[in-house]
Amino acid sequence: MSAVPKPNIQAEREAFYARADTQNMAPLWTRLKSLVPANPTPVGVPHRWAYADARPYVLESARHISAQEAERRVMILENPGLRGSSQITNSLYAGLQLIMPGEVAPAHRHMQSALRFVVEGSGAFTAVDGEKTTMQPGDFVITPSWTWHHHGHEGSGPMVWLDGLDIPLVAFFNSTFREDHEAKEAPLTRPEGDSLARYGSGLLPIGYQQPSLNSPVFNYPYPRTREALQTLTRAGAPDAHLGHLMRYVNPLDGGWAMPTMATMIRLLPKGFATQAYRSSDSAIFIVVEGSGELRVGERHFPLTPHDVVVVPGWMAYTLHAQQDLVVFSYSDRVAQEKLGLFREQRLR
Ligand code: 1HN
Repeated sequence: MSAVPKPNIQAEREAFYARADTQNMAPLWTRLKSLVPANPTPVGVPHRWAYADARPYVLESARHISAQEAERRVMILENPGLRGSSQITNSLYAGLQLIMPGEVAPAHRHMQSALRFVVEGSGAFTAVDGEKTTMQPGDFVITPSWTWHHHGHEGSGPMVWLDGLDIPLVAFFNSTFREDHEAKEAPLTRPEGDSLARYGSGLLPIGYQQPSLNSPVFNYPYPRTREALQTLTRAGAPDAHLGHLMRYVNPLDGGWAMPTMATMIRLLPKGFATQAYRSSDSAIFIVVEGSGELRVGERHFPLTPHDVVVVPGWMAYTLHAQQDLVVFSYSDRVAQEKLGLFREQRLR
């Protein structure tokens, strides 16, 4: 083949591409830079769901369908840049789930992992893999992949929690399976509190070595978490970029609590503002207590309790605390770390 340029080179290239196309072949050189960008390209946009605006819709959903009929009565939080996808980020799902007194959300299992972060109400429980846990606001609860789970409500008043699932991640691999339990409620095989006593008390059963992708603790009660955060504030200044930031841990190996979703909680003392920070994982934040602001790009999102904010990966953000601010967050960071893909940058 001659490398001598010809005047009609572009036309000849186009003709070549058209012929190659008939063989399901395409030139890489026209696509390389978009296939392999220099930096993460934003997928989705930064957005805030004010709880005051979202809550009436969540509560109204109970007038339209029961938890039983819906299977899970959830209003999806869909990123405005990803409409129709049921995604809050490129890799993750979020929704606000409602259960009313006396209802049961029937038992099923699926490959997708789920986390719950409890928003309001009391008296509802989730049962996971044979153990029930009654949930309180601020509790972080794990439903590992392929474990039977159902929810019920033995108290009074509506109960709402944030669901985080790795649905888009599993869809990417198309490694998805689901199954409904024959009974509405899966059988309970351990007393309530068993996992927390065995694995979440700074103790482990002697000789216990069973490795697990998920933490064997499946409810991290908020009072303990809050106490830990408060105690940290006595020891010194918060990290300039992160505040007093802690990750939920698998006590068996010190790793993240879940295999695909990284979960963290932080406290920013009143008046504290972080310096700008960015990381390659898109993250979902929910305010637990206090007030402040999250700034990302041109957006300044006020933060009040139970507001949900999504920050796409590699967009720098800052957090400002007006009152002592507690924020829970989750992202696909743990999956990125395992694949050697995670990057972070502390900006000045
Ligand atoms: C699911 O099983 C739950 O168990 C919540 O509460 C949300 C979204 C899609 C598929 C399964 C739950 C879900 C879900």
